[in-house]
Amino acid sequence: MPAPALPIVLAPEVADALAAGRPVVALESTIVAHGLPRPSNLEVARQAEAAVRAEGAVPATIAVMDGRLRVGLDAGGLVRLATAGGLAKLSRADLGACLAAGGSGATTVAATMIAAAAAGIAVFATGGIGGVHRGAETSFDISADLEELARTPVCVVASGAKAILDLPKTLERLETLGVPVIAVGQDGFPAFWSRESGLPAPLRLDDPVAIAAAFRMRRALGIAGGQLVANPVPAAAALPRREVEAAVDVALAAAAAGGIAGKAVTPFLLDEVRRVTGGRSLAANVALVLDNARLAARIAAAMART
Ligand code: PSU
Ligand code: MN
Repeated sequence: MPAPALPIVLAPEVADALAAGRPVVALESTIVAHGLPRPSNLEVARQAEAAVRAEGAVPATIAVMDGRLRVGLDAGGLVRLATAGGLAKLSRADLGACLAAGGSGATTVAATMIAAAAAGIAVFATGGIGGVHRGAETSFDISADLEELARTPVCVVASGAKAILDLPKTLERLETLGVPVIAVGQDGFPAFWSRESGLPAPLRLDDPVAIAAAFRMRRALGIAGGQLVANPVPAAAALPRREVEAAVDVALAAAAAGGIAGKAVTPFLLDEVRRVTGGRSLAANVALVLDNARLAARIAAAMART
């Protein structure tokens, strides 16, 4: 049976920019549909696109809509993403079945990387990647985002991995998978809502041009996969690590008591942390997403110039 043509649809602006070699930044949709509460989610989706534009690049928010892999959404698409309840959360495992059935869903970091690579987009901004969950030694809960970084050639700009995770194990796993983890502007690996995790980052590059060059050299070597660019949350919105740890402990206890498992774990924990911090984790999350969008645009511009 021959493979069907991929039902991928690039927004005209995205297709034009790619054809002309102008910078494009992919943005994910799970953070909009599942990671942030309403109405902040729609605001953040719009602001992230505006932040990319302000740096001279074209944003391409990625999602599956009615059996089509959409790369670049119009205003109505963003509203649907942010307000349609019950959208699926699609990772590598789910994309094929959802598209074949004509379904709709938001794409995780892993699925967004797959779509970006298929469209020819090399740079992608998000909040924080998924990783090794705490207790993974018994639950085996490790995000598919990590394997994707080892396979798919996209430069992912994030504020590290979400601090609800086991960050030392996440870094170990990334090392095993051969994924470059590059801190920006500091030596330490950032911890999503906090600037420091207490762990050193394996690599540090402060200049978008150097980050773009490292990515291209990896490709020249024929090494599969992307790289994780770890950009710390802006200082003004950062939360102290001790406060985050206390909130994560409360959230983990609630998840265990509620028997939360599988895809529901990450959205549940993010929401609990928001509640426990009185919304301050949300402000930090918004600030870091927008800053990552700006940095991604600068990296995309550096790639477009070389
Ligand atoms: N970044 C955020 N909020 C989020 C996510 C990232 O600031 O909600 C999403 C991403 O889509 C990531 C997913 O891929 O959480 C990880 O989910 P899981 O742990 O189930 O793999
Ligand atoms: Mn999981």
